[in-house]
Amino acid sequence: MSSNDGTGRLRAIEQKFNSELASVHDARSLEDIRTRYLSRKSGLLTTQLQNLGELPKDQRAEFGRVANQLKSKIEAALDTLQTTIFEREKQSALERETLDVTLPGNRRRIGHRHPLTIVWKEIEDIFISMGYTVEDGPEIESTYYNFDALNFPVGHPARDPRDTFYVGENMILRTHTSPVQVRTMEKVQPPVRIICPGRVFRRDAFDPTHSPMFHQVECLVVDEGITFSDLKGTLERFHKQFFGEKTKTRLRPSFFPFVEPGAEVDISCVFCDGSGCRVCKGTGWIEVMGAGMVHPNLYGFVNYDAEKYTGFAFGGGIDRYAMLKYNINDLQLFFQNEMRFLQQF
Ligand code: 2NM
Repeated sequence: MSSNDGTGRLRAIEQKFNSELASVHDARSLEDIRTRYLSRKSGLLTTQLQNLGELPKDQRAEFGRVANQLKSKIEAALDTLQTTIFEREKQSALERETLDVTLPGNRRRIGHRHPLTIVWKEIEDIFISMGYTVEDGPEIESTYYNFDALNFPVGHPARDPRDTFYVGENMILRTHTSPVQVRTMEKVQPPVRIICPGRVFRRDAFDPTHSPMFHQVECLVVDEGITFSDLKGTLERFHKQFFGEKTKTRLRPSFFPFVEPGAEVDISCVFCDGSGCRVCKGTGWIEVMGAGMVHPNLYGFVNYDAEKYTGFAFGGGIDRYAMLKYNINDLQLFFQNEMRFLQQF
């Protein structure tokens, strides 16, 4: 074997290395080629050096020198390429993982008021702006405050356990918020200007317009010289404020034990402006409340001077006002907590 044969093999390895190196573009194949040429046991170049002893003695020094030169060249080439690949991969990772911190964030959904609460507060605000105060009282009431002191005669059908929830012999779930007004009149002499919003309970089956629990707001004004005109003007102002200035209010004679005279209160239909539609059954009017002048009998129960004072009162359903305001045809939607319904408010 001539010296040319030995170094010739090395040149061949160098050429092969250079051509293979040209197609190395990532850290993994870089490690592969490093192993292929330089691994201690089986590297193409390493084995050449290990087999040095097979060469004629006079060629060994020269071969060893050239082989070690080649080893240094290969190592240098691999190190250079390693740096290049590392920098390139770092760069592409930076680009891939870049965050645009100026992008808008994901907006979190926050809670909001229930439609009944919205309407409840709106009604309160209207009356507060007219000088009223808001009163509340117990939901579990005595039959005295719920019926007797409100001039409901013994044997009145509203007292029947089939209509009213009894929780004791003379204790019930209040069927209206009027007992709060009796309690207020017991405490303070006129002038009285209050509204009483709250939950009330009646033995009704669920249907689109009934529920055993619903919400009422009642109003009471007692002072010297209060007349039916004050009642009418107050109802008109409230409805214009709540439904819009074009809303009309009318009263029809009716009967409630705690008022005399009593009236049913209609508003011009909020859906057709009074021209007649399905909701108002072609009449142009929608019933929303009961009202009247406080029955003088009540003043006896609360120790007011019936010769000196007169007053008016009215009451209506908060749920019903909310249904009219938001065009909702099923009362039960308010109580089912269906998110797709609630999210609309
Ligand atoms: C109504 C209809 C008519 C009313 C009367 C009173 C009280 F206690 F002050 F006399 N509060 N609410 C009243 C009057 C309620 O609701 C249908």
